[in-house]
Amino acid sequence: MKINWFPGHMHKALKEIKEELKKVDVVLYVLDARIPLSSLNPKLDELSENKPVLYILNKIDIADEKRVGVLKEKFKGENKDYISYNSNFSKNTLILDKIKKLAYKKVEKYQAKGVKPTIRCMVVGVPNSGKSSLVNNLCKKAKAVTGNKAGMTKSGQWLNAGDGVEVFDTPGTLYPNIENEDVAKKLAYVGSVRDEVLEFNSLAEDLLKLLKEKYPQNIERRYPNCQTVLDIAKLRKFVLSGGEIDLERASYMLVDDFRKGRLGKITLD
Ligand SMILES: Nc1nc2c(ncn2[C@@H]2O[C@H](COP(=O)(O)OP(=O)(O)O)[C@@H](O)[C@H]2O)c(=O)[nH]1
Ligand SMILES: [Mg+2]
Repeated sequence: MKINWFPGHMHKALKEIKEELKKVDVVLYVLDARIPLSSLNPKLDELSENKPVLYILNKIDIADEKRVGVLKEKFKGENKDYISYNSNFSKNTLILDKIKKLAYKKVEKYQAKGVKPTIRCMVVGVPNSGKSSLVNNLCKKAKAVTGNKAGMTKSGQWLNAGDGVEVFDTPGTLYPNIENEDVAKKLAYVGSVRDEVLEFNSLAEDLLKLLKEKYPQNIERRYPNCQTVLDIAKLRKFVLSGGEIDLERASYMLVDDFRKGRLGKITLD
């Protein structure tokens, strides 16, 4: 599967994020818990320069928590912490506590002066990992901190998440790291790569093979006795007007089932 992409754009996006990160105390790095390792972009580490990072293992509601539990030790360390999260439902107090712990140096410095500090965060991550959802989750009834008078652009401002934490309202979109084909495919399965550049039939075939290997019961439950996408198309009786089997439709269905969590809770690393 060949994916077209444009390294020039990626450099520009990273440069912009680097600029924004200067104003930030803690980086909120949103990862898709269905592919936590693959949705990591190693280039960001170079940029964030020892800033504290909270990894948000997002979409935990449709991920395999056991597998995530095995992987998440990778996200713990000096200046690093993680949290399993559902941006549509989780309570943000858990995140706020972790943010304050990660920013303890600033908190202590200000407390010594008897002042409560403002801790500024920026949300980054690959497309579709849930950055906008997280910003909304953190700043439910948020007003732009600088006031949002009518006519003012809302974007590019600090939003109040409560408890002394502010979030920059323009999430930093990282380009997916698709130099490695295995990683690229996983990013495509979850919808982090633009669908227009994908070859869906071969993508679905590869996804089916991987799921049959890693989560055989999940596939068997929804598509009994299917070894190929053609089998799935036949099972669902997807036929074109000329009588030909509609492989395309079955391919889209399988990928969509995975994306929406209809195949169950799955994590592919
Ligand atoms: N199941 C589930 N879906 C989520 C979660 N967070 C975000 N989404 C969905 O993932 C899709 C992409 O989210 P969005 O916030 O736009 O991602 P962004 O491109 O990183 O800003 C949307 O359909 C969201 O509703 C989550 O924790 N669980
Ligand atoms: Mg967004």
